Amino acid sequence: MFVRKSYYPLQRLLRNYSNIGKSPVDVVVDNLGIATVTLQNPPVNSLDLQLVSELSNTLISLEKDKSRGLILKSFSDKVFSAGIDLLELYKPQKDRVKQFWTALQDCWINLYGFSAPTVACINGHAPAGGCLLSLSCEYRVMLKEKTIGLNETKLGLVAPPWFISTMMNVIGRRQTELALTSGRMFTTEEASKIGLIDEIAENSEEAMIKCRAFLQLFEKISPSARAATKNMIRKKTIQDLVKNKEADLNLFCDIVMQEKVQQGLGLYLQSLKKAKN
Ligand code: CO8
Repeated sequence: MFVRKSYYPLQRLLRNYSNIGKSPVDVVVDNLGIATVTLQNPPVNSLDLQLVSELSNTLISLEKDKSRGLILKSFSDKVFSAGIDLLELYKPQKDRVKQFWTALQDCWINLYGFSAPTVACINGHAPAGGCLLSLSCEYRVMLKEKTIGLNETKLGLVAPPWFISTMMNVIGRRQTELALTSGRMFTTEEASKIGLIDEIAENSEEAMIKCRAFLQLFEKISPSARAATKNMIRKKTIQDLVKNKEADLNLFCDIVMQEKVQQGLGLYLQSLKKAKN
């Protein structure tokens, strides 16, 4: 299918228009202080500037309110998140793409460093940025027959060091190297075998029960002792990005603006359309 040059900005506009007035992040806090954060950016919860910024702000507010735990899930049982919105990366305005990447860096810092326990209810496919969000939580429950992984190399992209560390801290260096160099997407069962996810659920109701059960493990643990321990374990990974934010941003912009990368993204976006048709 021939794709007109002006098609993608228009596609973003139309999507934004159809979601007008609706936040891409919904938050419900129960009487125990457990927050269920639902990503709701149809059709596939792609991580655009608005979603990433709102998720980041939500995490800051929940942190301030001393949330006792957080469950991250999708509005749909089909896709947890399709990762970064490729329309943010394809033929971007330099200022916008910079703003986007900075917002993503901040969002990851806020989620990875969230002091209360975090659990991802992976109730749908979780490629790339969707996998990153899941891996940033402390525990993962995933629906059967879905897929998860950091597939950046398949798009001709290079996952930045903080994506890599986030995976490495869960499944180790060897499995991360194998997974990332091949851009492998794992089925739920495969992901479970290598420890990329912790539990499998038949459906989203069961997944939510398992997520809550994980959070209940901390009911009798001092929140401050728990938070300090988590901080000690995660601090270095976070600091590595905090110290290198500017360099990471510049490297990202350089890579994404390359003609070859832009061509690859264009072809990939077309292939998504073809697969659909
Ligand atoms: N960005 C933008 N649009 C997307 C994306 C995306 N990531 N994924 C899907 N879409 C669009 C499709 O083009 C389609 O658009 P339209 O309705 O206008 O035709 C719509 O969403 C629905 O998509 P599908 O029909 O494919 O939906 P399915 O439910 O059949 O499949 C999947 C869902 C499995 C999630 C499938 O859409 C998919 O595989 N998407 C691509 C996922 C992907 O590869 N994401 C990678 C993003 S890159 C990233 O997150 C990290 C980049 C790091 C950069 C570092 C640089 C230095």
